[in-house]
Amino acid sequence: MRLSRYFLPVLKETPSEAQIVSHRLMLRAGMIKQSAAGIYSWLPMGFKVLRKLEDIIHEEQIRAGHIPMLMPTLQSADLWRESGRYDAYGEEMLRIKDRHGRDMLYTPTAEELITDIFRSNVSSYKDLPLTMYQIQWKFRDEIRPRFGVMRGREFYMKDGYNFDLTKDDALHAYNRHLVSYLRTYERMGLQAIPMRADGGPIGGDYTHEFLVLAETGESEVFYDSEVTDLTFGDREIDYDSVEQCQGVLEEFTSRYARTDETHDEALFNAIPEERRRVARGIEVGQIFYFGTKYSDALGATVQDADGNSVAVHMGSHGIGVSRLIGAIIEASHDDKGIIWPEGVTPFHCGIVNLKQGDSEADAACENLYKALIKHGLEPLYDDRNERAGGKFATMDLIGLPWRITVGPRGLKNGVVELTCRRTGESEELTPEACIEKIHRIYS
Ligand code: 5CA
Repeated sequence: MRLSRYFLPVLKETPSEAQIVSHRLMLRAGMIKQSAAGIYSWLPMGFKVLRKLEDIIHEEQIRAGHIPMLMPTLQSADLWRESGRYDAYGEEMLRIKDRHGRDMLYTPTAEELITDIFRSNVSSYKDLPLTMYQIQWKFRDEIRPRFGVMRGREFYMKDGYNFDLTKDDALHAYNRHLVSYLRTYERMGLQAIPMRADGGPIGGDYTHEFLVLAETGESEVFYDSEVTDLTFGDREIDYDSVEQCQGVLEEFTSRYARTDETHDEALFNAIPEERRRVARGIEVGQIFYFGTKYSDALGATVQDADGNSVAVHMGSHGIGVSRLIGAIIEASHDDKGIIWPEGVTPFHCGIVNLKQGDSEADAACENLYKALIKHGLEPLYDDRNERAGGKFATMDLIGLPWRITVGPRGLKNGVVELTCRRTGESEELTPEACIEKIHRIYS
């Protein structure tokens, strides 16, 4: 993409309404624009990052054997009356009437709808296990939408639902989700710690939230410092293996890590003092096992091997996709701007032409730009007629992990400069070596 042809409305001023750094930077970097309280338009660069997160989530869910689908944002109230949640959900649910006076709602979550799809189509244990998921907009009429995409009213969520014959099978699905979420967050450059949580309006005895530690996080968290030493890494896992998935759950959840909702002072104090941590965190996901709560209410049953009709065991599993962008920025920025982890960056690298209009510099940039595209990479070429200082400031603000600087002086010696956004370190390389290096980083 050539910056002169792109839509990147960066702001020079710091927007006064933004209280936390991720919100400020998303506005300043031209990623989002508020359209109403807690509701945002996703401008091209914000949208690009959203798509990258979606891609990672789809890859990891499909790897775990979960099936993508899509349900509507608007639902009829009937199913929610059947489950009892139409009244129970309260003011957070946005209720709408259609032209016939029928009660509709903008979905805050989709347990009812997916259970209805299930009960209409599945009647035998032979069709289990089954896990389907979607990535879809949700609406919750939060009393205090704030911090930009972090606590929106309209927000993007991955929500998955498992249907199993037995509790053990459903707990295996729970563990599969835990593993796939650990992988997902790590690929986004985040450490998200599973913490024992509370079921809230979704319900459920088994539930973990995934928290990214950040001073601006809304949740108070208590944990054993050993949990931050754990990484999933690139280990291969057989998602069909009950033992392997259970092993990962035990490894990642056996140490104390809880949100304030489930915090137990006595258990916490049993941890050696030097390992006790009290901090703040951003909740970027939650997994639930809630047994037959919805299948009982909605009559989602199957015939088991003996011909008995039994309610299916279910769970639901969410990732806050739009919130994650805020969380990533909270975890990865400096005073100049965003620093994108390579796994989610909107463009792989930036090209800064120090002397736009200089035929040699222009030609070198064009060559680099085309060669990078040929290698399957997406560069953002700043080809505007701007001062070098302004171009650097924009690149630093939007946070691409690598910047190639091209100017007449370097070109005389046959080199361009490659700069790492995170460390600020630069090296001079021939254009060919530079392309080679960036290609290697992303493959
Ligand atoms: N049905 C379940 C799982 S699919 C569910 O709705 N879970 S949830 O309520 O925990 O939401 C899933 C994730 O969505 C949360 O972990 C959080 O990261 C994100 N989320 C929830 N509310 C908001 C909000 N107002 N703004 C942005 N993200 C949100």
